[in-house]
Amino acid sequence: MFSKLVFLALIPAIFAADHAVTVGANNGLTFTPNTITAAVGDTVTFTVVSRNHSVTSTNFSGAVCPPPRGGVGPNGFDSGFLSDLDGSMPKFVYTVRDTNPHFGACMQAAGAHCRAGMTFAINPSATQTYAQFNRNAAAS
Ligand SMILES: *[C@@H]1O[C@H](CO)[C@@H](O)[C@H](O)[C@H]1NC(C)=O
Ligand SMILES: *[C@@H]1O[C@H](CO)[C@@H](O)[C@H](O)[C@H]1NC(C)=O
Ligand SMILES: [Cu+2]
Repeated sequence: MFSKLVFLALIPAIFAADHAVTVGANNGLTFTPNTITAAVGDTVTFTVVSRNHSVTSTNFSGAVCPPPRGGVGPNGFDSGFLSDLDGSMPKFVYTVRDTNPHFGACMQAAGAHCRAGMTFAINPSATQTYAQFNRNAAAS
């Protein structure tokens, strides 16, 4: 029993984790969950389950919405537009390469989705929180 518990506790240290994020759940302009804590080597798998969205890195503040094509780096990301209009539930996988905060949003509709709160954070910090990023997005 004890050794089994020890083994289970060690699994995260041995194997990279995958973090699943649902894009557009219930036809909404959302990433669920909107905050991910991940280690270097972990993956984040985004699955688009409605409409036509993107998963694109952007700035924490300033010009947040829409995120630019190609995304904001270093170690940024841009899925391009992924449409579930045909029910195909397309996926985008991002591999985490550093533990810095990364902020992302959807670039659809010239930033309207982003300003409406279609935003997420990977490893936000005490000074760069998800809540503040989302306020910056709404105001951009
Ligand atoms: C998805 O949205 C983009 C940008 O608005 C558009 O160019 C593209 O045609 C859309 N894809 C589909 C399948 O509607
Ligand atoms: C993001 O912020 C950086 C650093 O302030 C700036 O150089 C860059 O132009 C910004 N990108 C966008 C798309 O606003
Ligand atoms: Cu969107």
